[in-house]
Amino acid sequence: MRITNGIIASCILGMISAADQHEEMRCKARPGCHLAKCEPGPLSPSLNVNEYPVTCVRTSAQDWEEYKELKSEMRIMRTDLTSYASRISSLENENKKTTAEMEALKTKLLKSEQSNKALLKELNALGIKTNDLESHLAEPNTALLRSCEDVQLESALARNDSGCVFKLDIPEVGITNVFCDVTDDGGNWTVFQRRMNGDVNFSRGWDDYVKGFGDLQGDHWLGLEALHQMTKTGNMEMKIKMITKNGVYWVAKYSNFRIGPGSNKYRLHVSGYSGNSTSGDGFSSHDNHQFSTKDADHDGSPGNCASLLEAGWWYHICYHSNLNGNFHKTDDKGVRWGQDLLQFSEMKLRKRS
Ligand SMILES: [Ca+2]
Repeated sequence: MRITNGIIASCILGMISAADQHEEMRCKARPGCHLAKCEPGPLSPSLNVNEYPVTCVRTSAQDWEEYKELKSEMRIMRTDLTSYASRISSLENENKKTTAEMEALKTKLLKSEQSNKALLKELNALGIKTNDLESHLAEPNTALLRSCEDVQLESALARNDSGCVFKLDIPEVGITNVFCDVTDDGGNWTVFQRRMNGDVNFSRGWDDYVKGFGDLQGDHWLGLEALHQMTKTGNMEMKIKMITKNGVYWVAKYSNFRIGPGSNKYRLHVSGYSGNSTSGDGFSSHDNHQFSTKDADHDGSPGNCASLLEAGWWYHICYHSNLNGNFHKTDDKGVRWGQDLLQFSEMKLRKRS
């Protein structure tokens, strides 16, 4: 839409100048030309009503019609704009409402988070208390004991599934797992040697015999240093349980049992035999002998008994009892009490009552 050849003049309402009158006359003199009514100029919206310019348009009849049509469209657009403004206002109100709701939710969420934190804190405190209680309840079983004599029968039976293995705090040795026999002959026994299935190799060097090896629930050797530390104060007795290859059950008990220090090669001091073996006392003959292993020969023979018989032991001359012998051998190298082969042996010590 355009205003063709239109002559636009600005004038003030009610103040048509002489020039305008002249222009009007000129306009009338031209055929097909009309003088538009003075209308507020849409292009000057910033002016107030008193300063409103008046646009006087002189157009052809066709332009005049187009001009009116344009004005009509502008009115519609104004109506639309009003509608849009109303809609925007409505949306703004909705937005404010939504924002307020979001703020309320945020506040609720914040409170909820604070509440959760408080609950977590309480839960942690409860967890700590529970752990303390569990530790306290477990204390009778897990507290460090000095010897198997400190093991209470009730607590030992209560943890029977662990096979009566306890952590002992052995002086100069430290924390050591030990199998405590809490039932045999009044209990209080510390088991320091067992042969029952041949799963553990006993043909080992000096260091292994000093530190100990094997499975506490099965074949094992507690260790020479632990033996020395546990018996050095004296007043200890020792018991050996045996089952021969023929299935005969024997017991040998010694009222005195002590192992010397490493500097004396863990020399054996044993006496006071009593027992039911038909072969008699098979161990006292080892009294006062140092311990030997295949790599540390302290025996009284020209050769190396430990190497020959595949086991560490308190040898003098090689051929006597050897409870550490080769479990799978049936000759001199086997597990022997005197000359009798054994299928089971267990050595244990406790304070003499
Ligand atoms: Ca020798």
